[in-house]
This record gives sequence, structure tokens and C-alpha cells, in this order.
Amino acid sequence: MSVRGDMSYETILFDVRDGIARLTFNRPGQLNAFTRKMHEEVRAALDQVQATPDTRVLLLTGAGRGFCAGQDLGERKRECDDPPVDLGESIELYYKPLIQRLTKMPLPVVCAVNGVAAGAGANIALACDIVIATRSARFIQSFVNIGLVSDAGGTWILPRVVGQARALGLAMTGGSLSADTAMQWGLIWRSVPDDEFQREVEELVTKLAAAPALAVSAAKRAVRGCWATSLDEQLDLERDLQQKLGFSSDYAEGVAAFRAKRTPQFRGR
Ligand code: T3D
Repeated sequence: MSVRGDMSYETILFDVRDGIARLTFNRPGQLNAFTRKMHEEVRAALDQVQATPDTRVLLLTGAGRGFCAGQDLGERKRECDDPPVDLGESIELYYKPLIQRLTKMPLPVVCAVNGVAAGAGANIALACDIVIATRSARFIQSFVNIGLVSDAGGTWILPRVVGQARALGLAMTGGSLSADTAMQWGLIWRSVPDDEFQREVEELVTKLAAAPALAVSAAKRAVRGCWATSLDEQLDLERDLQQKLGFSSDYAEGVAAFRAKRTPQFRGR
């Protein structure tokens, strides 16, 4: 089945096919930096994802040699009389809801980091559920290089995942982290050789599109929610999720397929 977005976009490419929604940041001349227009188009595409039944996975990636260089600094240049832009407003209206949406939407969000990911671009990638990067990609908390602080969730995710020492090193120096090191530090799922990247990404999203959607969604909810719960609360949540999944058709199909030694056909129910 091929469902194309019925809206036309200027700054992104968007397509839903065979249960896979593909959203490509498409401002390669600016390393896919975010303008207001791009935020609005990404938001509209995510609305489409959530309104398209049977979408099983969302893939984010970038066109050209970069993934995303964060905020477009062309939108922030000022003539001498211009008042400063209120960056808090920009974050409240655009970056914060985007991170909240990516982390909370029930379907899995895969980020294919095809090149440099800087500023909010790095932290948008790190907010995705599974991050796969080309070996030549770099992750840069470049905010400090222009006099800002890491945003888009960077100061939350980095210390939790890589520890305070590395989080502070990254956020205070604005230094570049290779994809291999990001993988070794547990920031991303995989770093793969550039010539295997596209094939690996396709295999991953195809696998997720065929996976039992309710179980995948439950895994996302449980793992993402664990930071705010005690072990006892988490054990209760696992019980409740498992109880629900135990009544699902996909579980019945999974067990039947295992016993019949055949590939299961999951329907997300
Ligand atoms: O403002 C708010 O709303 C608050 C929220 C802020 C969130 C943020 O993301 S703040 C951080 C903003 N981003 C940056 O500071 C990153 C700036 N870019 C870079 O540091 C470097 O470009 C990279 C390290 C990402 C890549 O370096 P390199 O050498 O591979 O490429 P380049 O030559 O610097 O960039 C290529 C082109 O992309 C270049 O254009 P040109 O000269 O060929 O016409 C460059 O200007 C453009 N570009 C890169 N980043 C941005 C950009 N254009 C606009 N905005 C950018 N962020």
C-alpha cells in the first residue's frame, strides 16, 4: 500500500508507505537547520502520521550530507535596531513540543543520522527511540559555541545516559562526538559503515513495521517512563502492560506461529 501525504511541503519530504512514515528534513544547503516554516511542516507531518491508521514506524532522517544543524541561524541574525528574538518563546512553541511528541507518540521513532547533527539537531536525534548513524556522522552540542545552553532535552538525556562528567564535557566544550563514540557511550543504538547505512536503516524499519505494534508501544512506554518510577511501580506497570498484551490477537498469533514453526503475521491488535 502506498499512501502519500496529501499536503505539499517546502522544507521536508514526507511519505507513508507499507506502514513506514518517512520524514526527511530537506534544507540540505543549510544542513537541514530548522526554520519556523520547517517546524510547522514537521508538526503537520506528525499530525498526518498520527492520523494515518496502520502506520507502524516513523523514520526521521536528513537530505544531503547533514542530519540537522539545529536552529537556522539565518533566522536569528539582527540588524542593529532589531530587538532580540525571544528564544524562550521559540523553545516553548517549537522545540519543547517536538521533543515531547517524539518521546510520547506510541509508535517507534527511528532516527537515521546520515551526517552531522548539531545543536537542537543532535538532541532531536537523541530523543528518538532508536538512533542509527553513519560512521562519519558527528554529534555536537554546539549551543555553547554561540553563547547558548543545550536545549531540546540535551541537559536531561546526556547526564542520564553518559554520566555527569561526559555530559558536562560535551555541553561546556561544544566538542564533536563521533558516531562510534556515541555508540560506545550508549547514546545511540548503532554506528554503521557509510556504505551499509541505507541497507541497515531499511532492514530496521521493515522489521519494526512487521513487529507486534502493541508490544513495541508497551516497550516504549515502560522504558521511557522508568526514569520517574520506583522498582515497585515499574513492576506494577509491567504486570498491567503484560496483562493487556496477553489478551491481544498478536500474542495469540505469536505463540501459534512459534508452535507451528512459521513466521507470525502481526496485525497490531
Ligand atoms: O534560536 C532558538 O530558537 C533557540 C534554540 C536553539 C537551538 C539550537 O539548535 S542553537 C544551535 C544552532 N546551531 C549551530 O550553532 C550549528 C551551526 N553550524 C555549525 O556549527 C556547523 O555548520 C556544523 C558543525 C554543523 C557543520 O560544519 P561543516 O564545516 O561541516 O559545515 P559548514 O560549512 O559550517 O555548513 C555548511 C552550510 O550550512 C553553510 O552554508 P554555506 O556557507 O555553504 O552557504 C552553513 O552556513 C550552513 N549552516 C550550518 N549550520 C547552520 C547553517 N545555516 C543556518 N543555520 C545553521 N544552524
